[in-house]
Amino acid sequence: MENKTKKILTLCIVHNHSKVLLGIKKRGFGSGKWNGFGGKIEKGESIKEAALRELKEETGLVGKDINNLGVLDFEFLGNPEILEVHVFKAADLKGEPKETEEMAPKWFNINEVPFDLMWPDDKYWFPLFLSDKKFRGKFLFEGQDKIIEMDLKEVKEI
Ligand code: 6OG
Repeated sequence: MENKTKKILTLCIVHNHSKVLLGIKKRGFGSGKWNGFGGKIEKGESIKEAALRELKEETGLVGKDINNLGVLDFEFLGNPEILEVHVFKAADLKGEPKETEEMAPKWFNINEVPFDLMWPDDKYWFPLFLSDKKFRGKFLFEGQDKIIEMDLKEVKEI
């Protein structure tokens, strides 16, 4: 049997009415892509605490009632690691985001989300995210641009 290790990551997207805040990643995994804000869990942190810390580190914004809407598993062919990404929504968060070493933030109208410049899974789960539906998904990638298997469903509880 293949031995897969799981790595837990957070992803937080600010959604204010008709706009979402995304950042273009300036370095590391996923650089050059627009995405929400997030990263790894530190020792002693809950997943939600990590999501709030990463949001603050990458935008300067302090979230309060962030809501865990989704969990997505990502596998990459030939890589034994599974990324388990916990997706959060920060709704109606005021304040101007600042650019950091890692991300350059920008507000997008929800009709103009730049899916062609994002991870290819995003176009599938974003509609659920925008309508506050909860979801679970699994995506198998070949490289970083091609999804070869996927399973995404709306769930009642995360
Ligand atoms: P650091 O390595 O910078 O955290 N992430 C993904 N986000 C989307 N939308 N799709 C994917 O498909 C992703 N894989 C990883 C999780 C990486 C950040 O990138 C997110 C983290 O927020 C494969 O610590």
